[in-house]
Amino acid sequence: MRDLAWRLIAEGANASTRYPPEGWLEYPPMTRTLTTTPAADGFRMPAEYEPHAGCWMLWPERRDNWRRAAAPAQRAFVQVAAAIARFEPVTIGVSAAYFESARRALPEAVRVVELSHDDSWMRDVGPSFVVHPRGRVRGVHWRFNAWGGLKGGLYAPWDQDELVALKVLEIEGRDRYRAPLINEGGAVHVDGAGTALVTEECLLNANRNPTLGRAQIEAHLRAYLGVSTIIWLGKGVFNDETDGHIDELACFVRPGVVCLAWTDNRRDPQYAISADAWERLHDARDARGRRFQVHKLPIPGPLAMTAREARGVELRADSAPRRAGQRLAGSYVNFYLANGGIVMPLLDPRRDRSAAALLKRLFPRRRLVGVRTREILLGGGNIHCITQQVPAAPPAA
Ligand code: KQY
Repeated sequence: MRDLAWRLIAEGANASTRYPPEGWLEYPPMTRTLTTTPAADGFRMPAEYEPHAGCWMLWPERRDNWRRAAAPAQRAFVQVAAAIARFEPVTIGVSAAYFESARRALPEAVRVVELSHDDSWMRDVGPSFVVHPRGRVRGVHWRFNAWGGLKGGLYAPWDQDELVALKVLEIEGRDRYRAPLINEGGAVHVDGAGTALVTEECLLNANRNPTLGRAQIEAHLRAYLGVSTIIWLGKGVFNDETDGHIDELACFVRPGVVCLAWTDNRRDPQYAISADAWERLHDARDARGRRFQVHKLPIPGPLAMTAREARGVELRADSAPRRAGQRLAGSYVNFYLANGGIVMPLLDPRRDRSAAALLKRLFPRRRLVGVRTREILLGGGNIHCITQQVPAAPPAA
Protein backbone atom coordinates (compact mmCIF):
# COMPACT_ATOMS: atom_id res chain seq x y z
CA MET A 1 0.00 0.00 0.00
CA ARG A 2 2.72 2.47 1.01
CA ASP A 3 4.61 1.71 -2.19
CA LEU A 4 1.48 2.48 -4.18
CA ALA A 5 0.95 5.80 -2.40
CA TRP A 6 4.56 6.82 -3.03
CA ARG A 7 4.27 5.83 -6.69
CA LEU A 8 1.17 7.98 -7.07
CA ILE A 9 2.89 10.95 -5.43
CA ALA A 10 6.02 10.45 -7.53
CA GLU A 11 3.88 10.28 -10.66
CA GLY A 12 2.25 13.59 -9.70
CA ALA A 13 -1.20 12.25 -8.74
CA ASN A 14 -3.88 14.92 -8.62
CA ALA A 15 -7.67 15.14 -8.44
CA SER A 16 -8.09 13.82 -11.97
CA THR A 17 -5.79 10.81 -11.42
CA ARG A 18 -7.59 7.54 -12.19
CA TYR A 19 -8.50 5.76 -8.94
CA PRO A 20 -8.08 2.91 -8.31
CA PRO A 21 -5.00 3.10 -10.50
CA GLU A 22 -3.85 0.50 -13.01
CA GLY A 23 -2.39 -2.45 -11.19
CA TRP A 24 -4.58 -2.00 -8.09
CA LEU A 25 -5.71 -5.59 -8.20
CA GLU A 26 -2.12 -6.73 -7.85
CA TYR A 27 -2.37 -5.68 -4.21
CA PRO A 28 -3.81 -8.30 -1.87
CA PRO A 29 -7.06 -7.56 -0.02
CA MET A 30 -6.74 -6.39 3.59
CA THR A 31 -8.86 -9.27 4.86
CA ARG A 32 -10.46 -12.17 3.06
CA THR A 33 -13.47 -14.34 3.74
CA LEU A 34 -12.27 -17.89 3.34
CA THR A 35 -14.34 -20.78 2.11
CA THR A 36 -12.27 -23.45 3.84
CA THR A 37 -12.37 -24.23 7.59
CA PRO A 38 -9.82 -23.55 10.34
CA ALA A 39 -9.21 -27.27 10.95
CA ALA A 40 -8.68 -27.95 7.24
CA ASP A 41 -6.14 -25.08 7.15
CA GLY A 42 -4.29 -26.28 10.28
CA PHE A 43 -5.73 -23.63 12.67
CA ARG A 44 -7.03 -24.18 16.22
CA MET A 45 -8.69 -21.96 18.79
CA PRO A 46 -6.16 -21.30 21.57
CA ALA A 47 -7.21 -21.41 25.23
CA GLU A 48 -7.81 -18.13 27.02
CA TYR A 49 -4.77 -18.83 29.23
CA GLU A 50 -2.46 -18.66 26.19
CA PRO A 51 -0.79 -15.28 25.39
CA HIS A 52 -2.99 -12.46 24.10
CA ALA A 53 -2.37 -9.56 21.72
CA GLY A 54 -5.29 -7.73 23.31
CA CYS A 55 -8.93 -7.70 24.29
CA TRP A 56 -12.11 -6.32 22.70
CA MET A 57 -15.23 -5.02 24.44
CA LEU A 58 -18.41 -3.10 23.50
CA TRP A 59 -20.05 -0.17 25.28
CA PRO A 60 -23.42 -0.85 27.02
CA GLU A 61 -26.17 1.45 25.81
CA ARG A 62 -29.56 -0.35 25.66
CA ARG A 63 -32.08 1.12 28.05
CA ASP A 64 -34.26 -1.99 27.86
CA ASN A 65 -31.40 -4.13 29.21
CA TRP A 66 -29.35 -1.79 31.41
CA ARG A 67 -31.08 0.11 34.18
CA ARG A 68 -31.02 3.88 34.53
CA ALA A 69 -30.13 4.45 30.89
CA ALA A 70 -27.11 2.16 31.28
CA ALA A 71 -25.14 4.64 33.43
CA PRO A 72 -24.28 2.20 36.28
CA ALA A 73 -23.36 -0.53 33.78
CA GLN A 74 -21.12 1.89 31.90
CA ARG A 75 -19.25 2.61 35.14
CA ALA A 76 -18.76 -1.13 35.71
CA PHE A 77 -17.56 -1.64 32.12
CA VAL A 78 -15.01 1.18 32.66
CA GLN A 79 -13.71 -0.67 35.75
CA VAL A 80 -13.42 -3.93 33.80
CA ALA A 81 -11.68 -2.24 30.85
CA ALA A 82 -9.28 -0.45 33.20
CA ALA A 83 -8.50 -3.69 35.07
CA ILE A 84 -7.76 -5.59 31.85
CA ALA A 85 -5.74 -2.68 30.43
CA ARG A 86 -3.25 -3.23 33.28
CA PHE A 87 -2.30 -6.48 31.54
CA GLU A 88 -2.96 -6.08 27.80
CA PRO A 89 -4.27 -3.57 25.22
CA VAL A 90 -8.04 -3.09 25.30
CA THR A 91 -10.20 -1.81 22.43
CA ILE A 92 -13.85 -0.90 23.00
CA GLY A 93 -16.46 -0.47 20.27
CA VAL A 94 -18.90 2.40 20.85
CA SER A 95 -21.80 3.70 18.75
CA ALA A 96 -21.53 7.19 17.23
CA ALA A 97 -24.07 8.55 19.72
CA TYR A 98 -22.02 7.53 22.75
CA PHE A 99 -18.52 7.94 21.35
CA GLU A 100 -17.64 11.18 23.11
CA SER A 101 -19.06 10.24 26.51
CA ALA A 102 -17.43 6.80 26.41
CA ARG A 103 -14.08 8.32 25.40
CA ARG A 104 -14.32 10.71 28.35
CA ALA A 105 -15.25 7.92 30.79
CA LEU A 106 -12.59 5.41 29.74
CA PRO A 107 -8.91 5.56 30.67
CA GLU A 108 -6.64 6.80 27.89
CA ALA A 109 -4.93 3.42 27.81
CA VAL A 110 -8.13 2.00 26.29
CA ARG A 111 -8.57 2.45 22.52
CA VAL A 112 -12.09 3.57 21.60
CA VAL A 113 -13.41 2.91 18.07
CA GLU A 114 -16.79 3.72 16.57
CA LEU A 115 -18.66 0.48 16.00
CA SER A 116 -22.43 -0.01 15.82
CA HIS A 117 -23.94 -2.85 17.84
CA ASP A 118 -27.25 -3.91 19.34
CA ASP A 119 -25.88 -4.72 22.80
CA SER A 120 -22.53 -5.16 24.46
CA TRP A 121 -21.70 -8.89 24.70
CA MET A 122 -18.43 -9.05 22.79
CA ARG A 123 -17.83 -12.66 23.82
CA ASP A 124 -20.92 -13.69 21.90
CA VAL A 125 -20.93 -11.36 18.91
CA GLY A 126 -17.18 -11.02 18.40
CA PRO A 127 -15.04 -13.44 16.43
CA SER A 128 -13.56 -16.56 18.02
CA PHE A 129 -9.92 -16.27 17.02
CA VAL A 130 -7.91 -19.22 15.75
CA VAL A 131 -4.14 -19.56 15.33
CA HIS A 132 -1.76 -21.49 13.10
CA PRO A 133 1.58 -22.91 14.29
CA ARG A 134 3.30 -20.83 11.59
CA GLY A 135 2.30 -17.64 13.35
CA ARG A 136 -0.98 -16.69 11.66
CA VAL A 137 -4.19 -15.52 13.34
CA ARG A 138 -7.67 -15.65 11.79
CA GLY A 139 -11.22 -15.28 13.11
CA VAL A 140 -14.38 -17.37 13.08
CA HIS A 141 -17.54 -15.35 12.50
CA TRP A 142 -20.47 -17.38 13.87
CA ARG A 143 -24.05 -16.74 12.89
CA PHE A 144 -25.88 -14.90 15.67
CA ASN A 145 -29.59 -14.74 16.55
CA ALA A 146 -29.61 -12.89 19.90
CA TRP A 147 -29.62 -16.13 21.91
CA GLY A 148 -32.66 -17.75 20.33
CA GLY A 149 -34.09 -15.52 17.60
CA LEU A 150 -37.86 -15.30 17.59
CA LYS A 151 -38.07 -18.39 19.84
CA GLY A 152 -36.95 -17.00 23.17
CA GLY A 153 -34.21 -14.66 21.95
CA LEU A 154 -33.48 -11.62 24.10
CA TYR A 155 -34.10 -8.76 21.68
CA ALA A 156 -34.83 -7.90 18.08
CA PRO A 157 -33.47 -6.76 15.74
CA TRP A 158 -29.89 -8.03 16.07
CA ASP A 159 -28.55 -7.11 12.63
CA GLN A 160 -25.80 -4.82 13.99
CA ASP A 161 -24.59 -7.47 16.43
CA GLU A 162 -24.46 -9.88 13.52
CA LEU A 163 -21.87 -7.60 11.85
CA VAL A 164 -19.60 -7.05 14.85
CA ALA A 165 -17.26 -10.02 14.23
CA LEU A 166 -16.77 -8.92 10.62
CA LYS A 167 -15.93 -5.37 11.70
CA VAL A 168 -13.51 -6.51 14.40
CA LEU A 169 -11.71 -8.70 11.87
CA GLU A 170 -11.52 -5.79 9.41
CA ILE A 171 -9.95 -3.59 12.09
CA GLU A 172 -7.62 -6.37 13.26
CA GLY A 173 -6.71 -7.11 9.63
CA ARG A 174 -7.44 -10.81 10.05
CA ASP A 175 -8.98 -13.20 7.55
CA ARG A 176 -12.42 -14.54 8.37
CA TYR A 177 -14.13 -17.92 8.33
CA ARG A 178 -17.90 -17.51 8.10
CA ALA A 179 -19.25 -20.49 10.08
CA PRO A 180 -22.61 -21.96 9.04
CA LEU A 181 -23.58 -22.48 12.69
CA ILE A 182 -25.59 -20.22 15.01
CA ASN A 183 -23.28 -20.04 18.00
CA GLU A 184 -21.88 -17.63 20.56
CA GLY A 185 -18.36 -17.38 21.96
CA GLY A 186 -19.72 -17.87 25.49
CA ALA A 187 -21.19 -21.23 24.46
CA VAL A 188 -17.76 -22.86 24.01
CA HIS A 189 -14.59 -23.18 26.06
CA VAL A 190 -11.47 -24.86 24.70
CA ASP A 191 -8.36 -26.15 26.43
CA GLY A 192 -6.18 -25.25 23.42
CA ALA A 193 -5.06 -28.87 23.21
CA GLY A 194 -7.93 -30.47 21.31
CA THR A 195 -10.83 -30.40 23.80
CA ALA A 196 -13.99 -28.26 23.84
CA LEU A 197 -16.52 -27.94 26.65
CA VAL A 198 -20.16 -27.12 25.78
CA THR A 199 -23.68 -27.57 27.17
CA GLU A 200 -26.58 -29.44 25.62
CA GLU A 201 -29.01 -26.81 26.90
CA CYS A 202 -27.42 -24.24 24.61
CA LEU A 203 -25.96 -26.00 21.60
CA LEU A 204 -28.77 -28.51 21.16
CA ASN A 205 -31.44 -25.89 21.79
CA ALA A 206 -34.10 -25.82 19.07
CA ASN A 207 -33.79 -22.03 18.99
CA ARG A 208 -30.23 -22.16 17.63
CA ASN A 209 -29.74 -24.77 14.88
CA PRO A 210 -33.00 -26.76 14.74
CA THR A 211 -32.06 -28.72 11.63
CA LEU A 212 -28.75 -30.00 13.04
CA GLY A 213 -28.32 -32.96 15.37
CA ARG A 214 -25.58 -33.50 17.93
CA ALA A 215 -23.25 -35.21 15.44
CA GLN A 216 -23.55 -32.39 12.90
CA ILE A 217 -22.98 -29.73 15.55
CA GLU A 218 -19.93 -31.64 16.75
CA ALA A 219 -18.63 -31.78 13.18
CA HIS A 220 -18.95 -27.97 12.88
CA LEU A 221 -17.21 -27.44 16.23
CA ARG A 222 -14.34 -29.69 15.15
CA ALA A 223 -14.03 -27.87 11.85
CA TYR A 224 -14.23 -24.30 13.21
CA LEU A 225 -12.46 -24.66 16.58
CA GLY A 226 -9.87 -27.20 15.48
CA VAL A 227 -10.73 -29.57 18.36
CA SER A 228 -11.05 -33.35 18.30
CA THR A 229 -12.97 -34.03 21.54
CA ILE A 230 -16.19 -32.38 22.67
CA ILE A 231 -17.35 -32.78 26.26
CA TRP A 232 -21.10 -32.25 26.63
CA LEU A 233 -22.37 -31.00 29.97
CA GLY A 234 -26.15 -30.86 30.48
CA LYS A 235 -27.64 -27.56 31.65
CA GLY A 236 -25.88 -24.28 32.33
CA VAL A 237 -26.24 -22.07 35.40
CA PHE A 238 -29.81 -21.87 36.68
CA ASN A 239 -31.88 -19.14 35.00
CA ASP A 240 -29.08 -18.11 32.63
CA GLU A 241 -30.95 -16.30 29.85
CA THR A 242 -28.43 -17.43 27.22
CA ASP A 243 -29.84 -20.96 27.50
CA GLY A 244 -26.97 -22.25 29.57
CA HIS A 245 -23.69 -20.85 28.27
CA ILE A 246 -20.72 -22.90 29.38
CA ASP A 247 -18.82 -19.75 30.38
CA GLU A 248 -21.05 -19.26 33.43
CA LEU A 249 -20.85 -22.92 34.47
CA ALA A 250 -17.33 -24.23 33.87
CA CYS A 251 -13.99 -23.37 32.30
CA PHE A 252 -10.53 -24.79 31.83
CA VAL A 253 -7.78 -23.82 34.26
CA ARG A 254 -5.27 -25.68 32.09
CA PRO A 255 -5.57 -28.86 30.02
CA GLY A 256 -7.03 -31.57 32.24
CA VAL A 257 -8.16 -29.14 34.98
CA VAL A 258 -11.66 -27.61 35.13
CA CYS A 259 -13.30 -25.09 37.44
CA LEU A 260 -17.04 -25.72 38.02
CA ALA A 261 -19.72 -23.43 39.50
CA TRP A 262 -20.99 -25.22 42.59
CA THR A 263 -23.41 -25.16 45.50
CA ASP A 264 -23.74 -27.60 48.40
CA ASN A 265 -27.36 -26.55 48.95
CA ARG A 266 -29.44 -29.47 47.69
CA ARG A 267 -32.59 -27.34 47.70
CA ASP A 268 -31.06 -24.89 45.25
CA PRO A 269 -31.96 -25.80 41.62
CA GLN A 270 -28.30 -25.19 40.83
CA TYR A 271 -27.33 -28.25 42.89
CA ALA A 272 -28.69 -30.86 40.45
CA ILE A 273 -27.20 -28.97 37.49
CA SER A 274 -23.71 -28.76 39.01
CA ALA A 275 -23.85 -32.34 40.34
CA ASP A 276 -24.75 -33.62 36.87
CA ALA A 277 -21.89 -31.61 35.35
CA TRP A 278 -19.50 -32.98 37.96
CA GLU A 279 -20.48 -36.56 37.11
CA ARG A 280 -20.14 -36.02 33.39
CA LEU A 281 -16.71 -34.45 33.88
CA HIS A 282 -15.74 -37.32 36.16
CA ASP A 283 -16.63 -39.85 33.46
CA ALA A 284 -15.11 -37.88 30.57
CA ARG A 285 -11.62 -38.01 29.04
CA ASP A 286 -10.03 -35.11 27.22
CA ALA A 287 -8.42 -35.13 23.75
CA ARG A 288 -5.26 -36.67 25.20
CA GLY A 289 -7.18 -39.35 27.11
CA ARG A 290 -6.71 -37.66 30.51
CA ARG A 291 -9.29 -37.65 33.31
CA PHE A 292 -10.32 -34.22 34.56
CA GLN A 293 -9.40 -32.75 37.90
CA VAL A 294 -12.47 -30.68 38.84
CA HIS A 295 -12.39 -27.73 41.28
CA LYS A 296 -15.73 -26.64 42.73
CA LEU A 297 -16.13 -22.85 42.82
CA PRO A 298 -19.13 -21.97 45.04
CA ILE A 299 -21.66 -19.60 43.45
CA PRO A 300 -22.48 -16.22 45.04
CA GLY A 301 -25.84 -15.66 46.70
CA PRO A 302 -28.23 -16.95 45.40
CA LEU A 303 -28.75 -13.45 44.02
CA ALA A 304 -31.99 -11.90 42.78
CA MET A 305 -32.99 -8.65 41.08
CA THR A 306 -34.52 -6.11 43.46
CA ALA A 307 -37.74 -4.23 42.69
CA ARG A 308 -35.76 -0.99 42.40
CA GLU A 309 -33.31 -2.53 39.95
CA ALA A 310 -36.12 -3.98 37.83
CA ARG A 311 -37.93 -0.63 37.75
CA GLY A 312 -34.87 1.07 36.31
CA VAL A 313 -34.99 -0.98 33.09
CA GLU A 314 -37.19 0.39 30.29
CA LEU A 315 -39.82 -2.02 28.99
CA ARG A 316 -39.93 -2.67 25.24
CA ALA A 317 -42.17 -5.05 23.37
CA ASP A 318 -39.31 -6.68 21.48
CA SER A 319 -36.95 -7.41 24.36
CA ALA A 320 -37.03 -9.69 27.41
CA PRO A 321 -38.62 -7.94 30.44
CA ARG A 322 -36.91 -7.67 33.86
CA ARG A 323 -38.84 -8.71 36.95
CA ALA A 324 -38.32 -8.04 40.65
CA GLY A 325 -37.23 -11.23 42.40
CA GLN A 326 -35.86 -12.78 39.19
CA ARG A 327 -32.95 -15.09 40.09
CA LEU A 328 -29.67 -13.85 38.61
CA ALA A 329 -27.26 -16.28 36.99
CA GLY A 330 -24.39 -15.21 39.23
CA SER A 331 -21.19 -17.22 38.92
CA TYR A 332 -17.55 -16.57 39.74
CA VAL A 333 -16.58 -18.80 36.78
CA ASN A 334 -17.28 -15.86 34.46
CA PHE A 335 -13.81 -14.31 34.97
CA TYR A 336 -11.39 -13.14 32.28
CA LEU A 337 -7.80 -14.36 31.96
CA ALA A 338 -5.53 -11.55 30.74
CA ASN A 339 -1.77 -11.74 30.15
CA GLY A 340 -0.45 -12.39 33.67
CA GLY A 341 -3.77 -11.45 35.25
CA ILE A 342 -7.21 -12.69 36.18
CA VAL A 343 -10.11 -10.23 36.41
CA MET A 344 -12.91 -11.69 38.51
CA PRO A 345 -16.42 -10.51 39.35
CA LEU A 346 -17.15 -9.44 42.93
CA LEU A 347 -20.81 -10.23 43.57
CA ASP A 348 -21.41 -11.17 47.19
CA PRO A 349 -19.44 -9.88 50.21
CA ARG A 350 -20.03 -13.22 51.96
CA ARG A 351 -18.47 -15.28 49.17
CA ASP A 352 -16.08 -13.00 47.25
CA ARG A 353 -13.09 -13.70 49.47
CA SER A 354 -13.28 -17.48 49.36
CA ALA A 355 -13.86 -17.39 45.59
CA ALA A 356 -10.81 -15.13 45.18
CA ALA A 357 -8.73 -17.44 47.38
CA LEU A 358 -9.61 -20.49 45.26
CA LEU A 359 -8.88 -18.63 42.01
CA LYS A 360 -5.53 -17.49 43.44
CA ARG A 361 -4.69 -21.12 44.21
CA LEU A 362 -5.73 -22.24 40.72
CA PHE A 363 -3.78 -19.46 38.96
CA PRO A 364 -0.82 -18.81 41.28
CA ARG A 365 1.23 -16.93 38.68
CA ARG A 366 -1.48 -14.41 37.74
CA ARG A 367 -2.31 -11.16 39.53
CA LEU A 368 -5.92 -11.25 40.64
CA VAL A 369 -8.06 -8.12 40.30
CA GLY A 370 -11.66 -8.06 41.51
CA VAL A 371 -14.28 -5.73 40.04
CA ARG A 372 -17.78 -5.17 41.47
CA THR A 373 -19.98 -6.32 38.62
CA ARG A 374 -23.53 -6.64 39.93
CA GLU A 375 -24.57 -4.05 37.34
CA ILE A 376 -23.23 -6.31 34.57
CA LEU A 377 -24.94 -9.34 36.07
CA LEU A 378 -28.25 -7.44 36.05
CA GLY A 379 -27.89 -7.23 32.26
CA GLY A 380 -27.53 -11.00 31.95
CA GLY A 381 -23.83 -11.84 32.06
CA ASN A 382 -20.51 -10.93 33.52
CA ILE A 383 -16.85 -10.16 32.79
CA HIS A 384 -16.20 -13.10 30.48
CA CYS A 385 -19.38 -12.36 28.50
CA ILE A 386 -18.36 -8.76 27.76
CA THR A 387 -14.78 -9.50 26.65
CA GLN A 388 -13.12 -11.28 23.74
CA GLN A 389 -9.39 -11.97 23.67
CA VAL A 390 -7.26 -11.69 20.54
CA PRO A 391 -4.54 -14.31 20.75
CA ALA A 392 -0.92 -13.38 20.19
CA ALA A 393 0.39 -14.84 16.95
CA PRO A 394 2.40 -17.95 17.87
CA PRO A 395 6.11 -17.58 17.09
CA ALA A 396 6.53 -18.97 13.58
CA ALA A 397 7.94 -22.50 13.93
O1 KQY B 1 -23.04 -14.06 27.30
C1 KQY B 1 -23.94 -13.59 27.91
N1 KQY B 1 -24.11 -13.90 29.14
C2 KQY B 1 -24.85 -12.68 27.20
C3 KQY B 1 -26.07 -12.36 27.91
C4 KQY B 1 -26.98 -11.54 27.08
C5 KQY B 1 -28.00 -10.94 27.92
C6 KQY B 1 -28.84 -9.96 27.19
N2 KQY B 1 -29.77 -9.39 28.08
